Amino acid sequence: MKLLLVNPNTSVEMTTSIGQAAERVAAPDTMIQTVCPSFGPRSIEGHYDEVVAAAGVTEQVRKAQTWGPDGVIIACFGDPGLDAARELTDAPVLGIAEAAFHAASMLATGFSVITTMKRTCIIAQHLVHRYGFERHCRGIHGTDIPVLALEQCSGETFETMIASAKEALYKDRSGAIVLGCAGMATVCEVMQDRLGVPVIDGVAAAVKFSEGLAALGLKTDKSGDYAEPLPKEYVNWPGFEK
Ligand code: 2AL
Repeated sequence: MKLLLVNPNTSVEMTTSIGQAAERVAAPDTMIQTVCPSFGPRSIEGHYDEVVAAAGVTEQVRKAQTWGPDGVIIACFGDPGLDAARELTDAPVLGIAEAAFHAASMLATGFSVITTMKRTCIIAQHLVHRYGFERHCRGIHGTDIPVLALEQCSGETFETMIASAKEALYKDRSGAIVLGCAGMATVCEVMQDRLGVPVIDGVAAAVKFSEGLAALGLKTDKSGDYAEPLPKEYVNWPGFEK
């Protein structure tokens, strides 16, 4: 089984650590190719960053069609470019927010999201609505930790996340924590040990869901809006013509 793991931001450090987090949970026969776009923001912390990063995701998904992954994972909590990526391949494409919400909803009646900058909370909120998890998600909490502070998560940053998660569990009356950034994957296990409730990293969840979908032989629907993009000219956008 071959999975393409796309980190939509261009931080090489974060791409490496996300890849390692994925490898830790992958089955022995799963090969994971972890990549990031050749252009775009080093971290994704707002709507503008997301739009540019989404184009980078499509670049990498198109590039991977030469070897044909059995599954594709978009490893940024805003799931940038998810629908576009589904047009580009028939392999299942999973976003980490989508995967984490599904996993959390199976483990607790309510979950809270702990994320990075407060301004990104609305992005997670939109995804909760988009995926229909309003009944399960009891709160989204911004910590104002910059994404790049997670490249080398300091003790202070970790304690900020723990404090935010504890407050969320209490105030939201929730029973699970969803990590709202791919850069948090490295601290998932230690957080779970400290908090005593399920802590869900969407990268790990997406790897296991992708393996499951691929093993079931399931593919993305190509009969409607997820069909290949229509062939046309793209002006000043190298390599994007179909
Ligand atoms: C993210 C993420 O997962 N990667 C990134 O650059 N930004 N998400 C977030 N909420 O900040």
